[in-house]
Amino acid sequence: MTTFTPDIEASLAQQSIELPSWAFGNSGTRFKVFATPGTPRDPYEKIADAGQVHKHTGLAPSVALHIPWDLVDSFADLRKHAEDHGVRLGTINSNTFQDDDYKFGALTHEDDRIRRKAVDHHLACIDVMDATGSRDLKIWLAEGSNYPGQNDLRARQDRLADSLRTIYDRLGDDQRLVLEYKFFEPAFYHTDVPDWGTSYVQVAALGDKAMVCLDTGHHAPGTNIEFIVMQLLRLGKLGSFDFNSRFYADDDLIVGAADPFQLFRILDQVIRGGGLNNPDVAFMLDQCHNLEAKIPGQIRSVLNVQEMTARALLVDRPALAAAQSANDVLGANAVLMDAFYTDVRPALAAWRESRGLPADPMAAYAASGYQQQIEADRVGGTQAGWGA
Ligand code: AOS
Ligand code: ZN
Ligand code: ZN
Repeated sequence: MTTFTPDIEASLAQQSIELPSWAFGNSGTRFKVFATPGTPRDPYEKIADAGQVHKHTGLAPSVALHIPWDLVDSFADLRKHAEDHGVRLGTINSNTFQDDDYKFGALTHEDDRIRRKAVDHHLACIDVMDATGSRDLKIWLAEGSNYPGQNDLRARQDRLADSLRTIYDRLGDDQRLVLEYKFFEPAFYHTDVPDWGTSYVQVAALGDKAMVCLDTGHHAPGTNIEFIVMQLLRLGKLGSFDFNSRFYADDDLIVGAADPFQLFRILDQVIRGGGLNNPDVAFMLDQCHNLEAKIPGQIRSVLNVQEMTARALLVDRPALAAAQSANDVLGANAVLMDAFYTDVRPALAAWRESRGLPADPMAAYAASGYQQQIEADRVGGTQAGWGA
């Protein structure tokens, strides 16, 4: 059986993955949202469910919120509730994609009134961050156009820069802004932040507290995502990941389900670029569980990230460097593939047990009775919001 060196064990112990509150709510495709028994009825119940993921895996100590989906009367109280459930509140996500006013844009809108409204929403999100103790404001914009000629692309970039500047200037010393990009959807001709380059250009103009968020489902098929990871780490501008996996578009399936090898390659670049303890990078999930149960869906997700991390930690770096310097094409590739093909599951089970965690978190959750309890207790769970 593969065993881990103390260095690898120490790295694994540093890993933490943030869960999205919306993964615990019902979500769906544009065709149907199926109700799942036991779905949380409010943000308090979403956080209680997230606490279960952390309890069984030790991997997920924080939960991201989405505003206004997770609006509550008192964020100080929600923060206390999270702590009572063994987790803390993490990234605050703004939402300018569900209001009729934003039909033709929010931070890019031509009309000053609407643009101001969208900016004010972000300022209110920073107020929430002050109360929750969150570091990051994550901005994903559903803005763009459907037809060539519909909009002045350049003027929209200028207005975006101006809006982001106002938001950025409101950030506290320890707070950051992360700007997510996505190549299409809901707009189909142009998107105002379609790629890492545009996000980078916008955040670089703002300053050190602005970074790029990379959602693994937001690229054209065939894109070399690990190259982008490498480049953003190299530039010191990778602020966060939204992990998920996709077969076609922005599918938001369980990370590592569609392409475990791609996840391995991404984590390999994370390790090459400074490791899991890089304080600049927040590792988050952005997923929707439409068919599967949500808590085990999240448990499976964080375990997938951990499994590919362990494999990436097994890469024999000196051997890889030597093969690369010698232009040993197949030798270098073999070093990487040896690590990727290593079954680390038994070693991870042993490692978990050594830390007082269940060897098999999926089985431990299933045996805990929590699922049966929430299915009996909760009636009328709400939709998470729009998809992701
Ligand atoms: C949308 O495609 C993005 O991935 C965002 O991160 C979004 O805020 C989130 O998925 C919730 O819909
Ligand atoms: Zn995302
Ligand atoms: Zn997305």
